[in-house]
Amino acid sequence: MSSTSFYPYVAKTNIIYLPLSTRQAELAKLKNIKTKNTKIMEGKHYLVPEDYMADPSVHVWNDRLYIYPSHDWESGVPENDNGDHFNMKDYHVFSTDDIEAFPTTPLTDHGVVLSVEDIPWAGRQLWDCDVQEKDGKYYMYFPLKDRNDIFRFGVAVADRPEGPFVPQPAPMRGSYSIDSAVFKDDDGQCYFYFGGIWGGQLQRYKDNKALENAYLPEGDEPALPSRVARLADDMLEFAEDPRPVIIVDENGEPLKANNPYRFFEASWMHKYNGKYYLSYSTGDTHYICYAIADNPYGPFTYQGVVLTPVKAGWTTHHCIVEFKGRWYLFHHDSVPSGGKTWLRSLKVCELHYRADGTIETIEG
Ligand code: FUB
Repeated sequence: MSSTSFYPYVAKTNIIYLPLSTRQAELAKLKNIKTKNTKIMEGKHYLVPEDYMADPSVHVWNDRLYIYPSHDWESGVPENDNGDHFNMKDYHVFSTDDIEAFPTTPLTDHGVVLSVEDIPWAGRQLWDCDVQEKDGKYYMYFPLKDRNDIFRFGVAVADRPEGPFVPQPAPMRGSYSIDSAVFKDDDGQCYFYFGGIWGGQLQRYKDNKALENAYLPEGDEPALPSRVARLADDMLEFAEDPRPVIIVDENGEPLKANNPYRFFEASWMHKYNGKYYLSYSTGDTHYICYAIADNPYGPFTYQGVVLTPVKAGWTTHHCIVEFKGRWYLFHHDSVPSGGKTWLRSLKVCELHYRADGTIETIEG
């Protein structure tokens, strides 16, 4: 399929591509989900009840947990096919040294740490950012449309995890699309995962070059993959050309475009027992899924669903992090705004592994 149009972020449709029998088996499995909650899951567990925050990226530095979300607001931009209604203009940072003490002890809000007006090349729309540390400096990677309405990634640098972050004068060379996740491996190398289809513009690129016409695979064609590139020593540029992140099924075949569990956006990488866990949103089918590899580039073997579709809102977006001996899933939904998909709220719950390293599915 060749198309120059960009697909809507507006319709809440679950597109079911699997044969009905497979789908029924999957649903039966999901019905057996038992979510084990720690006390933060009891009662009201929206982490920032006074504001709209989404797309969490979370890291632990110096025994403190830092949350880097997108900051949703009511900008008045109508919903359209490009996701223009996600018109975010700044980032806050939140932190805590005891997430289990929430809500008795609220998160610390470090305020606005980067604004669109401070970014020299800015057009509009600050979407999902991530932060990584190297040699005592903190690097924030943010997707932003430039003045030609093309998503690029910028880098902003701080001396402390809570910012403020000072943007570099220009976007990263060769960067495109959205949703940064920067993983630091045990040897100190950092890997930059990115990409998102539809409004995230990934379908406009092939082999890291802009296409004349956007191309979104369909049917039995291999699904459009996210991308990964190792970061340069200075953390400001890619050290190599981005590579496709291939997810394969149990037979080693790449997931196809018509598979409801294929990649759409919101990459996240974490390591557990020496294995690399890639998790991501399936977008229009509304799951968070995961796949495992023995190295940061993959190929990754598909494993299953981490989070079933959330109760309100089109998007689903998450991260997985270990803090003080427990594993957590941070994510968002649009329940508090009454289903406005551009006004999302942050949540957290505990995540559990089975003995074989697979993740127990959590109910959205
Ligand atoms: O927040 C804007 C976009 O919505 C993000 O970049 C996507 O991952 C989705 O959550």
